[in-house]
Amino acid sequence: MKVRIIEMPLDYGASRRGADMGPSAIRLAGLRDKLNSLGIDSDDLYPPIAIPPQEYIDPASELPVDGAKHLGPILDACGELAQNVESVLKAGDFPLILGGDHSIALGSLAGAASAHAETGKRIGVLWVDAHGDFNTTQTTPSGNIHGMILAASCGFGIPELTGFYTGKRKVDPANVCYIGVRDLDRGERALMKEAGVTVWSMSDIDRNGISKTVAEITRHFRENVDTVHVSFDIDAIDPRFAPGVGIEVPGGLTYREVLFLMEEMANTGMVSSADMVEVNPVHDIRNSTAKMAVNLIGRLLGETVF
Ligand code: 6HN
Ligand code: MN
Ligand code: MN
Ligand code: MN
Repeated sequence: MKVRIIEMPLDYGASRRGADMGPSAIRLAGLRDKLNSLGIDSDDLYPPIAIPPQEYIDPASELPVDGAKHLGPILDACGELAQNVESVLKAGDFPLILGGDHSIALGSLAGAASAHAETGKRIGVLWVDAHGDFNTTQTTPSGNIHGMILAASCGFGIPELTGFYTGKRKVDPANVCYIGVRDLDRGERALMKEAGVTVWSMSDIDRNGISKTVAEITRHFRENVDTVHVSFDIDAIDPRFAPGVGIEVPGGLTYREVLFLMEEMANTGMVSSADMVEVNPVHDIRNSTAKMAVNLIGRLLGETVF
């Protein structure tokens, strides 16, 4: 297996600027060396997806389309990403997508859903995030697409997003598992309940500990799906540990908890693609958050301490 790194330098989906520098920060933090040290072939990198910086864009495209800001440039970039993810999976390789803000997961999930549909594999999604990313244009407080992308991938929202790339739903909400959630909007929360996604909240971890919580998640995947896409929003980690993020939400996962989560996901042998998103170097301290991202990717790809 080869890991194909796909860089998505995009920050159109968020309010805070700077997530477009995430791929560069993660590269600088030593991702290639990490993969090499694990004996993983990552030699032929896809070229970063060409995304015009916001400063170069016609201000007219700033206007929200049906309440979704920057819809056009996000759909363009995600279309290219979806094609790349689909072809990497069809070649039997592992797409590792570096964001960018979380709106890029629209492309990852579309490509993965399309590739797995052909082989009849049921896809599960692990959404590691402080947020639900389950708003629609009806419920969003911000108009930011990074807060809508999982709802859209589960079939909720405007047709431009829900029908993107495949013309149909990408993931069955019954196969979506969340961990780290602690900041949901009112309408978003109601829609998550209606959709039937499964949430392991921070309170579940307080009550049961990380070990039991992660065991429940991996069991859920083993019993219900054939393959898993891990979408890791770095803001799931407590901002004490990970300051370089788009939105800091106190009360998050510790660095140790997420390392363990990634190790246990690797142990399932079911993970076939992943996103690492929302690393924001503008707010980081000496690239420490990007370094955590590299170590988390290492664990997800099978690194062990001893
Ligand atoms: N993320 N719920 C808020 C919104 O604007 O919809 C925040 C979304 C954050 C999204 O961190 O990927
Ligand atoms: Mn703008
Ligand atoms: Mn997110
Ligand atoms: Mn988030």
